[in-house]
Order: sequence, then structure tokens, then C-alpha cells
Amino acid sequence: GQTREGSERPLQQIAIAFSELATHIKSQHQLKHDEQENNVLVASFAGASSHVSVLFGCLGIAFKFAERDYVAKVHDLTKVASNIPTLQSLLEFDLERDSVKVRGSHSRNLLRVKRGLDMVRVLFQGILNSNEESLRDCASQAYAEVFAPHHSFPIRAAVTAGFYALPTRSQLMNKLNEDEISARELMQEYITAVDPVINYVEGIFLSRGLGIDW
Ligand code: 1PZ
Repeated sequence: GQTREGSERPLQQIAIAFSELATHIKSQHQLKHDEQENNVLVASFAGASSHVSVLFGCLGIAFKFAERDYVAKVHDLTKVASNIPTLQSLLEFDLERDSVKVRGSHSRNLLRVKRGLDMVRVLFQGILNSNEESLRDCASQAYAEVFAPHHSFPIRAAVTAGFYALPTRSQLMNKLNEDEISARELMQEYITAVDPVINYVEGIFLSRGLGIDW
């Protein structure tokens, strides 16, 4: 048997991490307006997001470049968390320097990581909605919806090529140490939990007029 906290169940760790973050974010709604939204720690967001990188290990070498990019961005957020405690203050930091949209900025990395979380959400939803052994359609639909509009042709071509080397549905479940039923439960738990997290991050960009489509 596997324990609830076991690292041999990465999908469970992801679901737990985002459920905790979602609970914290939803508890903010009970606060007064000026205390509200000021309270989500970069460290909490980065910590939860870091669990997602385990999924890349299930995808094979075709997505090594995506893994490196994602891990580097999460690492940037983890590192800066000791100097800039909250997600709000991260945006303020870059706004003061006029560096929000500059490549490598913390705010830009935050938006990219949020997009990764969204990609996983749409992918999991696709997996829940289908029974197909091949994951290619689910993966390419999620990519088309979340990332493709923001990626250059060479990146899109590399990702599309990688979709031909994906594990099958049952290979993925095996690598995650789950069966169809337990995986479905945990994917649904992630989908539900990540929703307020994504909305929160999008909200702090939108409330400053920064947009989220860049
Ligand atoms: C079965 C599941 C298959 C899912 C496969 C998921 C493939 C996602 C592919 C994304 C490729 C991204 C490659 C690198 C892109 C970079 O050019 C940009 C640069 O941003 P900049 O530095 O200019 O600000 N990076 C991104 O867009 C962030 C990419 C993060 C990818 C996270 C994906 C999480 C998916 C995990 C799926 C299991």
C-alpha cells in the first residue's frame, strides 16, 4: 500500500498542494478589502507549482526543453520569494522598474508558470472526458488552447513533434503509480483546486491593466 503523503504518488502530491493553496486563497475572501489579495505568498505558489514538474518525467525526452524552461521559471520565483514575499508585491516590483513584460522578469515568469498550470488543467479535463489510449488529441488540444497562441513556429513544431512520442494513457497511469479510478479522482481534485489559483493570478495582472495575453 501507498501512504497518502508518499512521493511515489506524484499526482496525489500535486492535488494536495493545490488544494491547500486554493483553501488559502478562498479564505482571503473573508477578509476586509485592504487585507484581501495581499496575502498569497510567492513561496506557496512556487512550492505548489514545483510539484507539477514531476509530470515531465512521464513524457520522455521530447519535452526536456519544456521541463527546463518550466523548472527555471519556478526556480526564479522560489529564489525571489525570500526578498519579495507576496505575488502582489512581485508585480509592484516589476511595475516600479517598468520590467513586467521583459523576458526573464519575475512577473513574466509568473504568467508563464500560471499558463503551465492551465495547460495541465485543460489536459486533465481532456483525459477525464475521453477514454482513448492515445493522449495525442488531448495534449494537442490543451496546447492549442493555452500555449500555441503565444509560441513561435519553431517551438510549436517541436511540441507537435513531441506529441508523437507521448506515452499511452495506461503507460501514463502506470508511471504515476495510479489506476484509472484513482487518477481520475486526483485529476478532478487538481482541476477544482487550481481554478481559484489561476483566477487569482490572472486577477492581479488584470486589476493593474497588464493583460494576460502576452
Ligand atoms: C500527456 C501530456 C503531454 C503534455 C505535453 C506538454 C507540452 C507543453 C509544451 C510547452 C513547451 C514550451 C517550450 C518553451 C517555451 C518558451 O519559449 C516560453 C518562453 O517564455 P519566455 O522565457 O520568453 O517568457 N516558455 C513558456 O511558454 C512556458 C512553458 C512552460 C511549459 C509548462 C508545461 C506544463 C505541462 C506539463 C504537462 C504534463
